[in-house]
Formats: sequence, structure tokens, C-alpha cells
Amino acid sequence: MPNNLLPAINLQPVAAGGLLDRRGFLSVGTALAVAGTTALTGQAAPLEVPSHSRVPGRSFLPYGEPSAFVLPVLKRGLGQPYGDIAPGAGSAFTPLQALHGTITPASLHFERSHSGVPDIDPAQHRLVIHGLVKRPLAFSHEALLRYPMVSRTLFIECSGNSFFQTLPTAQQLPIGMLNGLLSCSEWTGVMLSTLLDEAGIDPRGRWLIAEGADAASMSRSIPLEKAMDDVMVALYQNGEPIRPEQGFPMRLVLPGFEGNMSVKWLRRLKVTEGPVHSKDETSKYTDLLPDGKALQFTYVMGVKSVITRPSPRMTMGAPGFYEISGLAWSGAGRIRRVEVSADGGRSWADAALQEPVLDRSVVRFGLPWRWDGALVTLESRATDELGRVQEPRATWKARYAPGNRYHFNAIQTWHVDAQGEVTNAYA
Ligand SMILES: Nc1nc2c(c(=O)[nH]1)N[C@H]1C(S)=C(S)[C@@H](COP(=O)(O)O)O[C@H]1N2
Ligand SMILES: [Mo]
Repeated sequence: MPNNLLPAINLQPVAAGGLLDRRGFLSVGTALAVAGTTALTGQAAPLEVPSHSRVPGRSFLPYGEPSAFVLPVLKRGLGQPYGDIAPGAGSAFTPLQALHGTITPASLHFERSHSGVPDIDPAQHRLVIHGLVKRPLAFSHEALLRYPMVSRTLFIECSGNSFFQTLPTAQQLPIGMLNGLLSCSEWTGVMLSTLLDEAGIDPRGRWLIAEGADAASMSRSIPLEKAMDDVMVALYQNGEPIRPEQGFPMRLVLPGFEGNMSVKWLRRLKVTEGPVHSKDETSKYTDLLPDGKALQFTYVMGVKSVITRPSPRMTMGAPGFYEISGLAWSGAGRIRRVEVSADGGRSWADAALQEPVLDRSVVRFGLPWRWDGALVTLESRATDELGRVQEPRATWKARYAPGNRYHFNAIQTWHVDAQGEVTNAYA
């Protein structure tokens, strides 16, 4: 292939460890030919006609399902810390290692539930708004469906996400277990401000107490400014009615805020003068500091990124061309930049961000890479539109008490050894 077809592609490494220019991203095929790296394709022999092309395929399904060839890997990992005593208290992790793009299929959205998934008949369910309001209101599911709706692609991340990465030794777990209390969906519903305007907020009202209809009655205090700004009472998830695990028939979605505040199975919103200090904002979801005090109300999720391919428990193929791919997100707005290092943070190259780069959504980044078969140390580092940058793990750890498990967003480090084994490593 003549070189003049590739004016924009820089095949010279732009950083140590074989990182290539991100503008080569879309021209990988030609880059492979020119770079003389291991070809990903074989010789094009005439195709045989397989048996499945000779007879009609199976008939229609009312409800689709994944190919049986991939079904075994499309599984959420389960964390049930109380075992049989409380099997519905814990988490199910999104298998990020099996997914690509940015949207999480509803069937694989992570789940964090404090007391199981209630089975709610939408015809019986009511959402009540009361407290410091002019007109207390009760909405049926049917009534809510008649309100104007908006759709937004937003991530939800549990503030306990990546808690394994806070432990003293690096756990060898798939990326979904390490970081899969994070999912991204298109959420559709009614703006909470519409419903609050209808109820009419008393001037003394400054906070909302949101309560779920599960056995945990999970409750959180929400500042009124947030509630009136961008909070949604979500009814649909990726186009379908939200799943029972995600809060059917309705849940709050608080863009960019810690997942715990997006109360599922929403049944009550009480307008109050102050926060209620529920168990989920006192005994849990607080950040323990070195001096023994705890930070309360850490709402906005940090800027964060992880390399999903390659990632721990994966094994590389032969040396040659690869795409480093990963996810970045921030609770404060858009991702502005993601850098990748293949030498443990000494040199960095800018990754390509896949459009559209949405506000408080997940972004897919990518970078072409020629792996030479030697040991490399891969890291990614995101910057958001506020200029917040991911810190090294040691810097993050030093800000908190050793036991703090919440809000981990430091740089994560993978080793690729000479056998191609990818492992989780602390820098
Ligand atoms: N009613 C209720 N709402 C809840 C929870 C819960 O247990 N009960 N879990 C919270 C937590 S800790 C998180 S991180 C998110 C998770 O949302 P998901 O399960 O849809 O991923 O829901 C929040 N809302
Ligand atoms: Mo959470």
C-alpha cells in the first residue's frame, strides 16, 4: 500500500511502550499493512456455503435473547456479603469485560440493593409528594405516564464502586468485578421540577427526603436546588419500562451524583427544611478521613477512567497491533481528555474520545498500540471539563482513613507480562 494514502497516520510511537498516534485509530487496517505488524486477517479464500445458509433459519421470538455463543459470558457477577441470611442485600456487577460501546443493556445493568427487589404492581403503586408544599399530591403510574417526558444518557455509579481497589493487596478479578458498579443507560421520565412545581414548594422547603418502597425503605436527603435542576423520575431505561432491579415502576435519577441517591421504587418525597440524616447518609456512604472524622454528603462522583481492554484476567494474543479501549466518566460534566501510559505513568499519549461526549455520561476512549511482547504497565488518566484529574492511587489513599471504601477514583494499573497475562497491580 503506497504511503501517500496515509498522510495523517503517524506510525511512530508517540509514547513509550508502543503507544501510537490516536489519529491512526480509524485507519487500523492500512496501518497494519504498512507497519508490517501481525495481520489480524488471513488469506481470502473463496467462502464455503455453510449449512445454515442452505436451509431457512428459526422463526421469530416475541422477546429477543442473545446468541447462545455469547450467553455464557453475559453474566453479572454477584456479591452477597450476608449469604443466605439476606440474599437480596448486596450487588450484581456489570460484566464490563464482555461489553463494548457505552450503553449497558438493561439485563446487565449493575444492581445495588439493600433489601432485595420488591415485586410492585404499578396499578397499586403511588408516588406521594408532601411536607412543606402548598398542595400534597399522589401520582399513580398511569398519571405519570401522561406527563411530558425527557430522555438523557447518564451513568449511575455506586460510591462503593471499585472498593476492591481500596484493599491493601490488588485483587485479580475481571474488570466487571473491579469497576462494574457502573452502568450507563438512556433514561426517560418526567422532570422532578415539573411535579414539584405542581405541588408548590413552601418557601421554608430546602430539602427533599426521597423514600423507596423496598423492605429497606431506603431514604436519602436531596438538596432542593438539585431536585429543581436536573433530577428525573425515570420510567423507562433504554426504551423499555425500567426493570424491577432498577426500580420498577419508577425511580429517581440524579445525574452525576452518587448512585445511592437515585432512589429506586420511589414512593415518597417529603419537602423539609433540613436533611433527615438517614442511615444511608450517616452509617454508610460517608468517607472516613485519617483524623477519624467522616465526610458526609459527597454527592458529585469523581472523574474516573479504566482500561477495559486489555484488563485483568485477560490473556493477550501474539505481539503486534492492538487497540487499547476503555471507559471514562465524571459526575461534574463532560470528559475533556483521557491519556494512556504504557510505562507506568512516565510518558502519556492522548487517547481518541468517541463522539458524542455527553454530559455526565460514559465516554469510550481508544488508542492504537503495538505491543512488542515485553512487560508493560498500562494506565489511563481522565480529565473532566472542570479540570479535575485522576490521582495516583497513593495520593487518593493518603486523603482517607485506611478503611475508607467509598468514592475510589484513582488511576488503575494493569501489568501485561511477557506471556501476555494481564494482572491488576498497584503502582
Ligand atoms: N429503594 C432503594 N433505592 C436504591 C437502593 C436500594 O437498595 N433501595 N440502592 C441504591 C444504591 S446504593 C445504588 S448504587 C443505586 C443502584 O441502582 P441500580 O441498582 O439500578 O444500579 O440505587 C440506589 N437506590
Ligand atoms: Mo450504592
